[in-house]
Amino acid sequence: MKTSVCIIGGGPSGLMLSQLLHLKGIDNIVLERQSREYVLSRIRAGVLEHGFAALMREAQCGERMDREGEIHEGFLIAHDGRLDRVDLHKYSGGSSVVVYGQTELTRDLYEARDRMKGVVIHNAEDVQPHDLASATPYVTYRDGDEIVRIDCEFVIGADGFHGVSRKSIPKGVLREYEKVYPFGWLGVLSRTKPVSPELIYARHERGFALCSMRSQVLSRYYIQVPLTDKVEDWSDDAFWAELKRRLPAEVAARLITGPSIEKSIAPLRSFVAEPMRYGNLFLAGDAAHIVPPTGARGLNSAASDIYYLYHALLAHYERGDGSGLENYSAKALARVWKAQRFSWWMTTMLHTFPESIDYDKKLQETELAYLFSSERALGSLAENYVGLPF
Ligand code: FAS
Ligand code: PHB
Repeated sequence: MKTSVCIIGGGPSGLMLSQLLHLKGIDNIVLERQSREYVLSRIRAGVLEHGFAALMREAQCGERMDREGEIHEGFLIAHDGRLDRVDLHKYSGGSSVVVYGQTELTRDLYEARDRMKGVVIHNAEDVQPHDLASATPYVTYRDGDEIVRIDCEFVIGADGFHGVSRKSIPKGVLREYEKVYPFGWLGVLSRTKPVSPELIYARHERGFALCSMRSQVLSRYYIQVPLTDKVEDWSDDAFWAELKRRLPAEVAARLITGPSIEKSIAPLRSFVAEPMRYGNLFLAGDAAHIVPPTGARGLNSAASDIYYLYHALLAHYERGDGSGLENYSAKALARVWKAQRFSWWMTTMLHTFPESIDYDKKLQETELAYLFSSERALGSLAENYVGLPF
């Protein structure tokens, strides 16, 4: 097989790029290791920056998001038994976020690929990029007993943290930066009315909690748990009881509980791989960087990678201008590191750390006190949360 751009990974990053390129007549193939059902079974991000939402509309996939997604102009922080609101609209100069699940937007992207007869190959096993430093890279994968070869001009590594792409960059070339947090998030999805019309991030001495949603009839809740916890350690009743302990009394009193339809523990880590390019391989999304979900930056950091890559490939194919590709890694990393900073700041401010001393706890309280005493501090939070400019 032959194509211009071979995209490894059929998650939001790979699918978004595939759709955008196809709309501009740039042929591409997506290789996805899992089945479509498996990809759509994963519950992940829930908050989209306005930049991501704009990209969905540019990819002609924004119609259901605009119909079913919710515009949120603020969120709440619960701390010391009180609830303070972060007015995103006011402090970001009029911007907002869209609450719309990653599962749904991935479904929208798949359906758009189908409508345009895009080539998305599922259950592609043993995907392996080759000759990345040459002008004629290619990718192989196994289809049953057959090894299939795809000749291409560019390979996009959109295969997530555990993918093959980043690992195909020679060790001496790649620099990796990692910070592993000593806790995880136990997440529950329940067919219940959300406890609050806006998200609630809660700092509590028992641990962090988050009240989120996917719609007005589908709630998403998280509590911080030790890394040693297993999902089977947590019954639904135990989860709801612990969540209530970490929320202000008036919020806990109106929490509607119900059976979990999904329950999982995600470890929290910060990770960046540099550079995000090697020869004709370009990394995008979780293949290159991971953030703790506290600042809702994970999926949104992938958006700017895809935006930069899309415009760089367009310039290359339409005008023979390779500058976007040359500058991609530096440009993407500049914004990636700002998302890393913001995610680290939100995580450090709101979680309990096993090794923290009383001084650290006072600093956390002071960080929150300063935040809600300063319009400039709220402006800094708001501009990061709605998404820094691409
Ligand atoms: P993805 O990991 O989504 O997609 C990569 C795709 O590549 C996958 O479908 C995988 O099957 C495929 N693949 C892997 N190896 C391959 C190979 N060798 N060959 C072919 N295909 C291969 N972000 C938030 O903003 N908020 C959240 O609450 C949040 N929660 C998360 C919870 C979990 C458990 C995880 C893992 C992530 C979470 N994230 C969250 C971050 C998440 O949303 C990512 O940022 C987002 O999935 C990034 O999308 P992709 O870059 O497409 O990577
Ligand atoms: C979610 O709804 O899954 C969600 C929302 C905001 C976050 C993290 C996760 O910061």
